[in-house]
Amino acid sequence: MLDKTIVKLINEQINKEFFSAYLYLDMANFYAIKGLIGYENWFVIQSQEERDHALLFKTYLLNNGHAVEFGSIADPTKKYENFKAPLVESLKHEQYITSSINAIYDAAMQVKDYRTIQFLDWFIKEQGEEEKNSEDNILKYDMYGSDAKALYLLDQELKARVYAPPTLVI
Ligand code: OFO
Repeated sequence: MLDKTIVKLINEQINKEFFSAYLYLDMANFYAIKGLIGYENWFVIQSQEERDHALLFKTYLLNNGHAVEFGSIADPTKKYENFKAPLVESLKHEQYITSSINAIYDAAMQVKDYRTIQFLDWFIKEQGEEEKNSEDNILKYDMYGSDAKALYLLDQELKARVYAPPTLVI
């Protein structure tokens, strides 16, 4: 059994991961309607990864004999003024998720919950990669986004992203 604070934080994290999936699908829709199907693809896959993260946290609670509590998922709809805005928003969101996972890590350290610390290690690394990906998206957009032909090629590059299941197996 896990400490009740850890269980509460992980239940909240499940909701945050599902919200992330919802948020990224909304961003994908924004690009789809503008015809940028590479960006759409990139965010659809990002959404699938976030759903996977939610399911990993869910399985972790169940494997440790704890009930899973799903809360309602907030409306992710935002008005984006330009193509760069969702990229900036997604970086901010990843930084927020990183701090949320760090807070669970801190709580697990306080109660010497080594099992949860080990489980969270994968997420700590994953967040590092996701922040880097979001920063790269902004950098590339800043470099090429104002030129229509370059933006087309960038969109093609993002269209090539394929879904890969998480490397964490629990
Ligand atoms: Fe769930 O990986 Fe980022 O947010």
